[in-house]
Amino acid sequence: MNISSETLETETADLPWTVKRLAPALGAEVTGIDLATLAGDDIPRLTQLLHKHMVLFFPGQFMSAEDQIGFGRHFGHLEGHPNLKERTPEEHPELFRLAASSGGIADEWHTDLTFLDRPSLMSILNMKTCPAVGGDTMWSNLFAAYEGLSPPLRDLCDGLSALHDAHPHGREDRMTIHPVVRIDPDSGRKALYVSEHFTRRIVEMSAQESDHLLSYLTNWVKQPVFTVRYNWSAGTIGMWDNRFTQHYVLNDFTGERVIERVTVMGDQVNPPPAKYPPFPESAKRSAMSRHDRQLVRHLRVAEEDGGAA
Ligand SMILES: O=C(O)CCC(=O)C(=O)O
Ligand SMILES: [Fe+2]
Repeated sequence: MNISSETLETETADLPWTVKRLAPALGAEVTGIDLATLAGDDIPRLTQLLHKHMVLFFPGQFMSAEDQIGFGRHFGHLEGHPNLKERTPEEHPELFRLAASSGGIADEWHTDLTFLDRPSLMSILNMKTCPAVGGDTMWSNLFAAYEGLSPPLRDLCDGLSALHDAHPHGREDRMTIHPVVRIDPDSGRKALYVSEHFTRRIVEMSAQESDHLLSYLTNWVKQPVFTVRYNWSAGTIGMWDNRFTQHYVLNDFTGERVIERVTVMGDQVNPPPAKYPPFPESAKRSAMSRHDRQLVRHLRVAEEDGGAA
């Protein structure tokens, strides 16, 4: 179960901040830093730190929306939510605001926006209001999840791709296909890239086989040993690598909880492997094959567009 064997530690060497690891799988808390007044090579250092720990927390920042947006822009192009316009404040189109009082609780495991061809690279969350108890968020390390599979199951996953859609936003028509295994272009490490929230159907399997395998894999990534759980305070900034992690909010609280997120866009996923043809075999025959019909529709549109799905 190839999780880093380093013990929990405080990291100070070569860094002007204090970095405290929160779990063996992923996650670190950074103190002694003011995100609104960074200078010099702070941004490349933070990027490096994020690649190492996958999710970082910065308590006590109390950033304004302008500062949060300015901070996010250091890492790339920001975009508001493509589907949930009602959760985008008019004055700040780059922000995505989730308030529990209007049903905004992300309590299904997911990686943000994987129904897009180029899902987000990084998400930066500002905890505005949080309950005294509960409403923690968990993250899972998708490298560790892949590496924890047996070699034959890894081999199988390596050859597969999956259909993702925006069904949770009422937009099933917004869909794309990604590889089941995403590869980090820098390290070559592989990560399991399917989630219960957005992934519908393995392209190269029958609907029934896909249901079983997807259910297995999307439950596998939730294993506690792959995760970190963070207990928020208002004013904390959380920032995660949205390529190789999933996250989940515990819907166990009463009262208000409000977050504001900026999303760094533009990362290209490695192409799906062309190892097997699509297998939507029951599309014409079964009333239960909703995702088969959806897959056929998507493949047809992709072919008409002349591009790979
Ligand atoms: O509310 C949270 O802790 C996370 C919400 C979420 O899923 C997101 O901002 O992407
Ligand atoms: Fe999310």
